Amino acid sequence: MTTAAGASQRDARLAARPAGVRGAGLAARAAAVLRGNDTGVMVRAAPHLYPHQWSWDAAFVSVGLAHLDPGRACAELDHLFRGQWRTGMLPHIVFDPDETTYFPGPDRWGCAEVTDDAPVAPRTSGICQPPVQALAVERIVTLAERRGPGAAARVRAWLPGAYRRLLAWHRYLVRERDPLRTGLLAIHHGWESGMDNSPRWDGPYSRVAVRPDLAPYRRRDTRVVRDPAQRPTHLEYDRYLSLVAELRGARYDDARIRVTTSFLVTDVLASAVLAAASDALAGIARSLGAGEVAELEEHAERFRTGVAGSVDAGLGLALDTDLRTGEPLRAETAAGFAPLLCGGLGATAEREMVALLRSERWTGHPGLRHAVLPSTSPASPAFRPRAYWRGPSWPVVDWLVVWMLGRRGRADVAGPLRRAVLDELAGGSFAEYHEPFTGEPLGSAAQSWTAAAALDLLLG
Ligand code: 2M8
Repeated sequence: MTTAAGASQRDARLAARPAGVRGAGLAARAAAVLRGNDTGVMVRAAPHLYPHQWSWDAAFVSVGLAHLDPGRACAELDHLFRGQWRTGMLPHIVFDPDETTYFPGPDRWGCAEVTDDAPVAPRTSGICQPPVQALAVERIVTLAERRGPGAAARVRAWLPGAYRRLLAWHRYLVRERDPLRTGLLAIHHGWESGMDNSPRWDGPYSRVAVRPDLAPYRRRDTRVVRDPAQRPTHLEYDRYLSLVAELRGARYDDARIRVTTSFLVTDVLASAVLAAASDALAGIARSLGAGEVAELEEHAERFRTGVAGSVDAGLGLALDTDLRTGEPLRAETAAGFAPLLCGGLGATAEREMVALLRSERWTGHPGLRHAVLPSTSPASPAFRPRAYWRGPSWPVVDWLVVWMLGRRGRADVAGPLRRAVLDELAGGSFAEYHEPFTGEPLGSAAQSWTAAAALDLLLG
């Protein structure tokens, strides 16, 4: 656990980093958010709205932690790995047993009750999220090496165990979520995309029937975020919970779910993350002398190709597909820039996508407070500036784009976006998301992944 003395030493170190005077203050406040959300064994995704450990949040958070204490970053991922299923799946939530204020909690998922694949403890949800973890580990190694030989040695000693976990996780995704080797991952619930109520999923969700036998429930999220317009609607929640009941009814068996579920779509963003994460994992395998380098490189190539092949010529964005109808899902969302995360477009196509990113439909929209990427294009009829994943800008998404562009040597595109996100974050509330025209912070305050984004963007 973080001691007060250790914390203030770290704050002094942060203040000494070359982030500028304003940046040093922001970094110290971001560090305080991560410390404040730390239960001692894991960092809550947010103090009130999300009081458990979420899978992709944990990966982002671990990068933020690596700027403060690489050992704590590794411990954060170890906590997530404790929830790993026998299939290799990293579940989207690892529940804190002492916390009862989030819905749906572990009883509603009932995973270990219906399948031996789920751990009995810790209790988890029965779905997953985009596989950012290997990318986080790659970054933790870099940050530890930068810190000095002691930190680097500790992370290197931890790395082989983490690698086996990540390999099982990637193999699960490749085996169960793309059995036909299309290079695109399928998801079974909008929550698996991490962009819960994005317009990406409006069509598929409209075909999810609310179960007549849906057990009654009381939402908790709307008690924390008092403006209901910022959160998904009750009908959306009825559908989310109907899908949970469906998945539970299928005993979380992927083969069965592929046949029976009423929501089955490809996810271009998760697929792009898997491509980039496979590159990262192949690099880790190489550094460890592990035998799976060629397999991981093949995964990276397969998913890079799948994502690049999803670009719609008319919209200029990569599109998901509804696997129940075979139709592409023609939503203009930030996920459409997925190829910029993993590469795979030819030079001309990439130039066109960057031009679209900078255009008035996106970061160049004249109404934007900051030139960041809103979750949905402000020029799209589906755009809602305050409604969760339907329009607000999410610092964590912009950070992911900046980070991945940087990994691919596209500092020219990443640089201006990085500066715009830091301007958006300057208020220091570390909000979950922002109204993109006014910059107003919305959703949860002190959201862990936003604090991690600030740290990495400032100190990167
Ligand atoms: C949001 O999702 C959860 C359900 O998983 C919720 O709304 O209750 C999403 O933003 C998701 O991407 C994120 O991982 C999670 C925790 O920050 O919150």
